[in-house]
Amino acid sequence: MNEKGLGRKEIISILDQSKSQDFKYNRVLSSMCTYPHEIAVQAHMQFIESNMGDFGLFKGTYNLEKEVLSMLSNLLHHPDAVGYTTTGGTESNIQAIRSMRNVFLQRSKCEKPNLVVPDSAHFSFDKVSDILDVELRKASLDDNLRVSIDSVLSLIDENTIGLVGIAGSTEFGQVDPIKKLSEIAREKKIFLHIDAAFGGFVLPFLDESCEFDFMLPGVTSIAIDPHKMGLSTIPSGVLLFRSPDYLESLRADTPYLTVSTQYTLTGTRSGAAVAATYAVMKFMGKEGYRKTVSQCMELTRYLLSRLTEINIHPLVEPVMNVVALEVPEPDLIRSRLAKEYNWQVSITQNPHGLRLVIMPHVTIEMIDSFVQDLKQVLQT
Ligand code: 0PR
Repeated sequence: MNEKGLGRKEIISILDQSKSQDFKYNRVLSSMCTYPHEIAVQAHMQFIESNMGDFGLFKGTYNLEKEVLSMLSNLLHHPDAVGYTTTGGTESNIQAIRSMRNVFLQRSKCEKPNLVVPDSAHFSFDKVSDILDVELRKASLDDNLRVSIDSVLSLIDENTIGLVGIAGSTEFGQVDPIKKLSEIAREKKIFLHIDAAFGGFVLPFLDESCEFDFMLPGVTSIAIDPHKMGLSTIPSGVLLFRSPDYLESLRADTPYLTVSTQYTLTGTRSGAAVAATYAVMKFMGKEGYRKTVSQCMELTRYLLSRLTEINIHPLVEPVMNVVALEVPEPDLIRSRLAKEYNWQVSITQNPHGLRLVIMPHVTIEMIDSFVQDLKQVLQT
């Protein structure tokens, strides 16, 4: 750090320069985030100093958090759910499994607890395994890239603390057979966490209904991220538990704060993102999200029809606005699209393909221009 501070003008000029090096979302087809809604940005700025780590000082923000949790509990069919706003899917997944492990260990002795997750689980579960010292058992996928129930059953033993189902997998946007997972969880008396970090703000708003939430009695916790399809600001995730016992297992005493206990992973946490999430959810209503999701799905179908013209097909029929394409040498195509046309796309591992996420910032013009550029890359 310099001894003397820089002038405002100089700093703004540096910031502008840095900002110009960032990608604008109009060339990004790889992200699960998008521009936050302007009302979310406004609320975020208004609550910029708010710290939910000491919410006795920020009672107004705390009430907004309660309202966010209530709106999402209702959306996910369990008005009595309890939880808190996290920094995103990773924190929600860590805390969900930590609670699962704590409650399991209160009930039974176990040397090496294990967790059964789909092979398509987000890499945050590898972090979960490392941090919590829980063995990760990865169940294989079926032809539709959803977890195979036979594989899940074959991995469960007396040290299994629970199962994970994904409602909108990162790579393929597929939804695991959560009703079946729920039945297994009930029968085996183990926990079932649903990772709906991406799909939570998509599935309830699709034309076709999909059972993935607390409606299924075996589901014990859900991760859902407002900073993805919820159009809120970063960092906003939400973790919800079916019953207070799970949240209670995460309790830490905080003797010198304005509140005497904390259930969260981080101490200091953003009240700005809470206010942003509240504002955008209230502003959009179900109708607003239904419209956004419907536009994304319409563009997804349009993209697929344009790709059929150049003989490119999806690896699996998309359920939501995540598309994995069968192309020769996906890594090469990805890097050529970036180098020659400035497009940011990503890839899927297994099966190997090109991955696109049709977020709300994607337009029909972007798709037309992308398909044209992909055609060029494939031809030369
Ligand atoms: N669960 C699922 C199903 C996810 O897709 C993700 C993130 C997470 C958990 C973890 O969420 P946080 O990143 O909020 O902790 N999925 C995207 C991914 O890792 C996130 C992302 C977003 C990546 C924007 C790139 C990007 O530009 O691919």
